[in-house]
Amino acid sequence: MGRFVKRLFTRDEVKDDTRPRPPSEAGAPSADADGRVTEAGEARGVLARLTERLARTRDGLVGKVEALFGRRPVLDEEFFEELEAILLQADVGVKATERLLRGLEAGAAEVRQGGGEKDLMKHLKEEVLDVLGPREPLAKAPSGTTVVMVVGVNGTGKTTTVGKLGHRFRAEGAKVILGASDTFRAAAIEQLEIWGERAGADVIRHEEGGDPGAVAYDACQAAKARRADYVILDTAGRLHTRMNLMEELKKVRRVVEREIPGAPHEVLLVLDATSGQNAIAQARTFKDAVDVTGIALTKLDGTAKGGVVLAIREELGIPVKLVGIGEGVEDLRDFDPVEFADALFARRVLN
Ligand SMILES: Nc1nc2c(ncn2[C@@H]2O[C@H](COP(=O)(O)OP(=O)(O)OP(=O)(O)O)[C@@H](O)[C@H]2O)c(=O)[nH]1
Ligand SMILES: [Mg+2]
Repeated sequence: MGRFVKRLFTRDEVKDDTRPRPPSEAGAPSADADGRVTEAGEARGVLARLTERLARTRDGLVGKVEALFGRRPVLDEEFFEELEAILLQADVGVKATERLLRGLEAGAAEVRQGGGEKDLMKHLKEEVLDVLGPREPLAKAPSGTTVVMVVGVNGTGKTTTVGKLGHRFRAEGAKVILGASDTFRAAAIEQLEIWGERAGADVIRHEEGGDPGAVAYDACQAAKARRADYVILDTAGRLHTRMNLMEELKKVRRVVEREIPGAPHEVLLVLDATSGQNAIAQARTFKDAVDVTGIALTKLDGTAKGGVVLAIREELGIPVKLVGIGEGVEDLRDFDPVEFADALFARRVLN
């Protein structure tokens, strides 16, 4: 990075970065005297789980930056060049990487004046938070049924996300209808029915190869008749017919718009975090076709490239609203940038 002027800064003492890490960073929630899990304890438990699940990204991103600083405590051109490579490798993307480097360069003076690693990491965390922006919760209809349409290419985790969301809304006491608008495979419909059973949500389905728009129509009718709080529509990632997937999704969207005022309240694009920059390209296509309102970023537990969350925010301007951190029913979280950054920059057992 030529524009990063070489300025020398040497610390008196180089910290040893080879210190042992705890085998697991997950902590159990605290309990009160009667053994009940306290609210604060539960919050810590939630963060601990996120911290544990983000371990690979933390090692691949924050861990590498720490190690780099251990090796090169001089914040010079080489330091920034290596830092750039680390960020790009973690799928932070060119634009967000540039923004982080620019921000860090501004904070580097402070670090050079003797702040050390702690200050560097603090600045990096602040820059990360700045890119991530504010927390954006899922939309909800002011009254009546909220319709959430879930879209994305095959295998990204759409059906799982529909199931987990249904489960969450049910746990909150809501009446939920799941619509099997992915009619591509019979197995896909069955998969949704299993989720529906588990969650206690009704499932509206047609046969394999049926019209996804007709399923959406029936799901909306059922929602009106049963006064459902939510309709969550699973959709296909591929089609039997020659019809273009985007055209098909637009059709589903039009049906929903016609049947329920203000719907769809949320068009959630499911992206697989392990697919890296490819996810960005997918997002552009879906954004243009169906007006995506939010992203559910799945499989963050299985990748060292969770930096893609920064790329998505910086390059697409679509908020990440949910993150998937595992296959379990509890493993879908509202995306909270502060919690995410805390988990990413966490170092030790949280207690
Ligand atoms: N580790 C992990 N696995 C996940 C997550 N979300 C989904 N999966 C898994 O990803 C696989 C695909 O998920 P599906 O929900 O079937 O994906 P889909 O987009 O509906 O796929 P198609 O119906 O084929 O288009 C399943 O094995 C899920 O258990 C996650 O957050 N973490
Ligand atoms: Mg599916």
